[in-house]
Amino acid sequence: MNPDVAWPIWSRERAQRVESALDRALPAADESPQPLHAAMRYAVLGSGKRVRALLAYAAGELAGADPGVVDHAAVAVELIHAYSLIHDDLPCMDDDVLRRGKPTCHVAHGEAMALLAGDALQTLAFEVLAKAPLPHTQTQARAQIALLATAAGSRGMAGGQALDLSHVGDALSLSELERMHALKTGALIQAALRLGAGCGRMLDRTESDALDRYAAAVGLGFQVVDDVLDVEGTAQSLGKTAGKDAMQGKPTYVSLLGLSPAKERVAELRDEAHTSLFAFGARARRLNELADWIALRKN
Ligand code: GRG
Repeated sequence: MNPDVAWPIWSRERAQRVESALDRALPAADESPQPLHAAMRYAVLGSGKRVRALLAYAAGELAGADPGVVDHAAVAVELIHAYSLIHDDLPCMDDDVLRRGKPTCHVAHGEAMALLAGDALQTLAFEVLAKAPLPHTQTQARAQIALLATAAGSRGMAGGQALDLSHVGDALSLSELERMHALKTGALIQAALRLGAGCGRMLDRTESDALDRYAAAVGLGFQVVDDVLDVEGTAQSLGKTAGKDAMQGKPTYVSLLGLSPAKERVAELRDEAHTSLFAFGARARRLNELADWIALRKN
C-alpha cells in the first residue's frame, strides 16, 4: 500500500477481508493438480492493491449491502483482474517479468501453467458469483453474472486488450485512446461498482446513472495515473516494470497530452467523481475516499 497517501482504516479492513475471502475461494495449494493450484494462489494472494474489491465494498455501502454478501462480488472481480494480469504478462502479450513486486506467474510457474491458471481463475470467478447468496431474485442474480461476463469479454476488458495490442506504434487520437481504456480498464471497474451496489437495495435510475458517471471518472482517472506512474515511478515503487509504455511505443495520456496536462486531467476526473456522487451525501463517503486515493496513488 502507498505510504504517501493516508489509507483509511476502512480500506485496510476491507482489503484484509477480501484477502481472506480469496484465500477461502481458491483451491488449496496441496490439492491436485498442485502445480496449477500453486500458480493460481501465487498470482492472486499476498499483494495487489485490491482497488476493484474496495470499489465493490464501497458501492455496496452506498446501497446498504451486507459486506458478507459483497464478499462474493469482490472476490469475483479480483479473480478476473488477476487472470487478466497473468495473461497480460505472457510472452505473447506484454512479455513482462515483474508483477506485484515478484516474478510474473509464467516466470515462476512456466508459461503453460500460467496460461491455465489465468483460465481457471476466470472460471472460478463465475463459480463464486453463481454461488453467491444474493438478496434478490434468480433473474437479478443471473444479471450479475451476465454483467461480469460482458465486462470481462470482447465488448469489455478482452476487447480493450485486443485494441491495445493492435495499436502499438500507432498515433491514436484522445478519443480513441479513451475508448480503448474504457474497455480495457474501465469495464471491470464499472462492473465492480455495479456488482457491489447490486448486493444491496435496488438503486433507482438516477442513482445508478450517477454511479456509472463515478465509474467512468475513476476508471479513466485510474488509467491516466497509471500512465503518469509509468513515466515517474520506478520498478521498486510500482512492483512492475516502469517506463514500458514508451519502450513499446504505446500511445498514452502522457505521450498525447504531456505530463502536466495529464496530471491536470487526473484532478478534473477526481472532481467529476465527487460531483457525480453529491446527491448520495454521507453514504458515498467511501467512494469519495477511494476517488481521492486513486488520484493520489503512487503505485
Ligand atoms: C489479458 C484479457 C486480458 C486483459 C488484460 C488489465 C489488463 C488487460 C492489462 C493489465 C496491464 C495494465 C498495466 C493495464 C492498465 C491498468 C491496470 C489494469 C493496472 C493494473 O491494475 P492495478 O494497478 O494492479 O490495480 P494490482 O496489482 O494493484 O491489482
